[in-house]
Amino acid sequence: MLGAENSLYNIMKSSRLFLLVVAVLFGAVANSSLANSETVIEIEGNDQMLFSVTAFEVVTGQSVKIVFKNVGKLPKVAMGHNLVILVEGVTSAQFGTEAMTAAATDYIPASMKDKIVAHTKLLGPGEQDEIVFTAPAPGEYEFLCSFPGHFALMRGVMTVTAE
Ligand SMILES: [Cu+2]
Repeated sequence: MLGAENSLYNIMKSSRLFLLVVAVLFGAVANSSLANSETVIEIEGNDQMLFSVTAFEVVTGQSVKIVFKNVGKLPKVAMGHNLVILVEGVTSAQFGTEAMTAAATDYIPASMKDKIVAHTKLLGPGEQDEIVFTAPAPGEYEFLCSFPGHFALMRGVMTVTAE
């Protein structure tokens, strides 16, 4: 009788241990797959002054790759596009207004350099650029094309969620 109780106790103990091991392993796999995964987001800009994507979501700490392509035909001086992701709290209008006079630096004003999470080069027709960055703290981050006047239409929001 005592033996039966003992072995039942042992089974319960070991199955609880088993569940714990499974939970730990599952957690480790889930975490490592998140850390290793790279989210790829493809965005296009066109001659109508529009982004093909104006909202996307990533997870904090995740590696994010944005593939940005100017699919237009108009020359770069008239319809160049870039993609600039701003730090939290800075708006597309603030950056876009400041960028208007920054032609010499492809509309990335020196005064706003510390307000940028990541940005592509300024692209002419058919050109493409990729940027890779680590998703910052959870929150909402505005992005825009900083070519003069484009931020009125070419803007969006990157939402970063908690793990
Ligand atoms: Cu643009």
